[in-house]
Amino acid sequence: MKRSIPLLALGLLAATATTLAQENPEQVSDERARANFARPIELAADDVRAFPEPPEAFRTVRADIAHGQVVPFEYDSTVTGTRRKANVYLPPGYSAEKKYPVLYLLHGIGGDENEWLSFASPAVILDNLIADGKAVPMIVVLPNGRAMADDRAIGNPFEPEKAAAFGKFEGDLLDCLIPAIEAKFSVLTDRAHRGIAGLSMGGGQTFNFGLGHLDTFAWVGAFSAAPNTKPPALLLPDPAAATKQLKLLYISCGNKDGLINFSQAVHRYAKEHGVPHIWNVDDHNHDPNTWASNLYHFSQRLFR
Ligand code: FER
Repeated sequence: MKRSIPLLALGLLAATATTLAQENPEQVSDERARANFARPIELAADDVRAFPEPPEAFRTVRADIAHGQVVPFEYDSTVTGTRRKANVYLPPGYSAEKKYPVLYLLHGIGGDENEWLSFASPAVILDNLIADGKAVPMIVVLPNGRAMADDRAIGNPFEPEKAAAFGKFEGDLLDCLIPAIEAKFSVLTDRAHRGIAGLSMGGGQTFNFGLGHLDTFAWVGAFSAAPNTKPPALLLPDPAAATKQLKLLYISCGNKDGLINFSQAVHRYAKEHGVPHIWNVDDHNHDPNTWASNLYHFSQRLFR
């Protein structure tokens, strides 16, 4: 039982909120979340911007360009035993005659399939970039990443059962949602045309599921990743193999966000082990401005 010692050690580390380790869903609580957000922020010399803020109008609706469409989508989940909802962005001029790459874009702990749409205008950002030839026409799937029968974003989001449901989404995504999307829409189905990104809890899911399934995702973008992020050595156990498979690893966080420790840990490990990645530390806190801005930068580099 070679594995039992490291796993036990990880369990012990997770027992204190001040130690940096993956949060055990059973211990998630308001208090621990507050402690995590209050972690001291220590910036190293390389914790700086890779990109400037986007131009002011990057998320302003333009009347003079073609617009995509956000359509509701439903699928049956064998993980939750329910019919689940997602939103799907179809790029301008979406046509069954063409095949599109797909980005799975994940929300935070208090959100659902509407969260990105409610505060970061992903459809507007994509429409504008595609119109300017700065992003490839792509489909963006906005799922509900809380894989439980009652997946509504109501009540206290820091309940252990709800936090655990973000981990259970791995099976729902891989075994239920992706096949359902690929059956319904005109999409490219190889790993080189499938990306995963997300904010906060969705950033942790992105690290865990994206790096955990490089046979499924070649493009990985974690924004302001939360304490559900696995330790870097578990995310990238074989840095050389990951380097070969990754087309893009994009990591971002605001320099006023107490959760930055989690992103710093992955960045530093990736740097030390020679895994190429983009590390963008902007001036934001844990807020939609950094998520919209990083979606703008990340999506321009996708599927190229
Ligand atoms: C925590 C603090 C924050 C935590 C999750 C979060 C799993 C997630 C925040 C978000 O999604 O915005 O301790 O534990």
